[in-house]
Amino acid sequence: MSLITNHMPTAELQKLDAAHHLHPFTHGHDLGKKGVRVITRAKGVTLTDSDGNDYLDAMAGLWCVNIGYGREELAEAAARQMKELPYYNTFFQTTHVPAIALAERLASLTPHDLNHVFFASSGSEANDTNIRLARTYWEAKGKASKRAIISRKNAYHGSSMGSASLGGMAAMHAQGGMPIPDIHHIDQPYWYGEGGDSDPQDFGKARARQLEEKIMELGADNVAAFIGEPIQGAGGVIIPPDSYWPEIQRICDEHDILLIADEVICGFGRTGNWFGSETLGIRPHIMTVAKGLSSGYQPIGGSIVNDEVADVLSGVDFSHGYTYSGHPVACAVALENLRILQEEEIVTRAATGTAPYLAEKWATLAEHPLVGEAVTCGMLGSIALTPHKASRAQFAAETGTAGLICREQCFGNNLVMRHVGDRMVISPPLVITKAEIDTLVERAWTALDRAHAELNDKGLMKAAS
Ligand code: PXG
Repeated sequence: MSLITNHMPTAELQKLDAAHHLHPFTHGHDLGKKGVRVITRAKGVTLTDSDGNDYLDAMAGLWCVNIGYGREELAEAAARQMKELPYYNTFFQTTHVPAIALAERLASLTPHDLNHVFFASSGSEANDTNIRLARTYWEAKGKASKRAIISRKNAYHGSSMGSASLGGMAAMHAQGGMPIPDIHHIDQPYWYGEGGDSDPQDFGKARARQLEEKIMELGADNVAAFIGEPIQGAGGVIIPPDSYWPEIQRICDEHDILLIADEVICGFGRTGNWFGSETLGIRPHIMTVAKGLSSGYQPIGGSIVNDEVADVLSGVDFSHGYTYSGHPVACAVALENLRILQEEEIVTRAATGTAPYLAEKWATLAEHPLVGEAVTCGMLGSIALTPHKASRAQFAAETGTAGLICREQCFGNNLVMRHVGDRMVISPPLVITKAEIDTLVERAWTALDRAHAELNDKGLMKAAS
């Protein structure tokens, strides 16, 4: 058995990876031929690969490293906890201090009466929990017919059978028999892409009213919950018109439907407040958290429910739980992450200093000939690529062709920026400095120039008819 280390040549590592490692959301044979990128270390907002190249990580990993890479305090918290109590479960009427402390901290950080946490190890697990939790809640209230959950097309809620069914990703539903029964999808509040000539606020309201229409169609007695990301992340950083969420809230309240805010991306400072629900004015009964909870240093997530939901649920034996629900090392690392975010005022400083600066700089990308719109909310941003700015046209080529070209040009220019179809998205660590934002936007502009040239060369700057 050979020892595989950081010091191996990249080609060797790539060969081994292609031989034995199946990657998420990847065409394995294509990647095997091309050779995978091997990331070896990271510090602050910078990643280093096995050839020694540095990249500005404008995605904070996968929307999660809010605190930035390389915080030793988190490594020390993990080591301390591993020495003291590396594992114990929270089943069978037991608990441990890290789970108690983290649940208490989350109760105090979240708004309103969201005071009770059911732990998971990921956003997918937490959203699976939410399906069972919402239905069990209504069963306990004697309304077992309330089972349906309404979500949106192009939503992302995870990759397990339950959470991917909640999600509205057509490509995911096309594989493996999804969605599971009793999950319904309405249209998304994506004015730029789907609003045509309508007024954005009217459009936002109309898209929200689809929820009411769907409830009427199914019967309110059959609907358990609505789930939505305050701002759709993996769907392309789609910031809804201001009219959208207040209308969704009204509809959920009037029809006695639980409102689940999926805060997996929007939570922990991403949108300028601790939670996206605060930024967008949502009062959820249940919140899904993960990612920024530990800044990705440990896998942990959870469902945070309000007093009333917890009270009803506490009246039954909820037959649900994971081996790693409230894992002590993950909880200890999350606690240390939250301590630093609070004590160093990272959320506040991003909201008042660097996020407004990002908004100003990012907006300049809208002047690029390839860009139809450039938007931000806190430390989330996106741009729409277009062959024709004035009409907000889509490309004639298959959706994602231009986005992929742009993403590769970003990598080639030492910038990690993800593409979602033909939108480019960013979600940098909250600790990014103004100088690093300058670098990010300069590199993005150069990558856009190169992508534009490549699209022209390939004859792809054509609008869909
Ligand atoms: N909800 C939301 C809103 C998410 O963004 C999940 C749930 C699922 O979390 P886990 O921890 O199970 O992955 C997510 C995850 C992408 C990408 O390419 C986005 C996510 C995950 C992987 C890739 O944008 N979001």
